[in-house]
Amino acid sequence: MKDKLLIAALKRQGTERVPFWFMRQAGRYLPEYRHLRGTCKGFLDLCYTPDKAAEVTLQPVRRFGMDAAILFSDILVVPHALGCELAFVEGEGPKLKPIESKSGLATLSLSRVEVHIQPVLQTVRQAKAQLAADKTLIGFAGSPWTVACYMIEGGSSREFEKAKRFIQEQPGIFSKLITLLEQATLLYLKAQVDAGAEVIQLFDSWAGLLSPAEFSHWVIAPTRRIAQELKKTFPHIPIIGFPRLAGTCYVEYARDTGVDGVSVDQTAKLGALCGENIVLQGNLDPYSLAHDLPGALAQARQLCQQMRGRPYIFNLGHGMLPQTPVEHVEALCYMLKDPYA
Ligand code: 1CP
Repeated sequence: MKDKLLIAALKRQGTERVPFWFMRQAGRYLPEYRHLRGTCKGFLDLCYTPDKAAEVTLQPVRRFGMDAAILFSDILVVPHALGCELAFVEGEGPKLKPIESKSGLATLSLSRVEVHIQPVLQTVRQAKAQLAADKTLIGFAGSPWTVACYMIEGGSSREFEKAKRFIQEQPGIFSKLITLLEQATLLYLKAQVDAGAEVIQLFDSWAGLLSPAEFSHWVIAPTRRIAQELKKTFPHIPIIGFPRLAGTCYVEYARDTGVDGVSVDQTAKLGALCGENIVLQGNLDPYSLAHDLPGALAQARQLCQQMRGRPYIFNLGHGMLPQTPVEHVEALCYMLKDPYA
């Protein structure tokens, strides 16, 4: 049987058309998402209710026909499963009980993870059962550095200064936290694949905050260990890494982590990366899709032309913005079905 488009691109096989999906393709820009979200007590309630989370996973694919659905969940499910208190406050984003020292680390445990993630695995099974046979189901997790950022900071931040300081001031504890996150992430991802995920994406949204030496240590090395271990059990499952804002470190990341594909943000020059024998994903500016449809369509066409004949997956440089008009997404998807017309 021929591989589905997304998987074929990740295996560097030629594809008759560029496969496409969008980070945060499920979410607040979709009226059907807002409707379903309104029936839940909160965002976490939605993540842990398989019927609803599976429905939200499928909504964008049904409407626009992307080549993949991504599991509807959140990267902060892993710290939650480790025992970290977590809440999503309306209009403010995630709030976690911050890890500040050795005693904070001691409150976390791998022993609860397996039971905690069961609803998410049920979502994977249900979404897979309902997804069309020619579409791919993507499972995901946050990478240890990015998840640690939220755990140390206690929520979102522009610069994650507390996390950066933690590396310097408590290197031993920080290293133990990263190791624990590697173990939990691996367990979580293996379970997602067992439940039916066909591709895995690792989100390292805050990779760009690190110096090159820190990037090597806290982005590349943990990603390599997770990818190696996952591939020992599931050699055929492709992995996409997204070290957002990695700049000149993207090439080293692709070479040294062993991931199959690299997702790049909108500040990267694809032209500078496409000679490097990397399967690339992404790059369209989500702001242009939200606010300048003609510009976004022109940029998207140009990306497809530039990457023609090379292994490439069309995506945004970061998540879809909540204010993106549905009509803009519709027009982009229509164009992507036949980008060389
Ligand atoms: O009320 C709502 O609807 C909350 C908005 C929302 C959504 C739709 C959050 C809160 N998370 C999600 C879903 C989500 N998160 C998905 C689902 C699948 C899809 O892509 O359609 C995925 C893959 C994520 C991953 C995620 N969560 C990341 C990595 C990707 C990225 O955007 O950089 C991060 C950093 C988070 C943390 C998070 N979740 C939500 C918020 C508000 C935040 C904080 C973001 C920040 O720090 O700016």
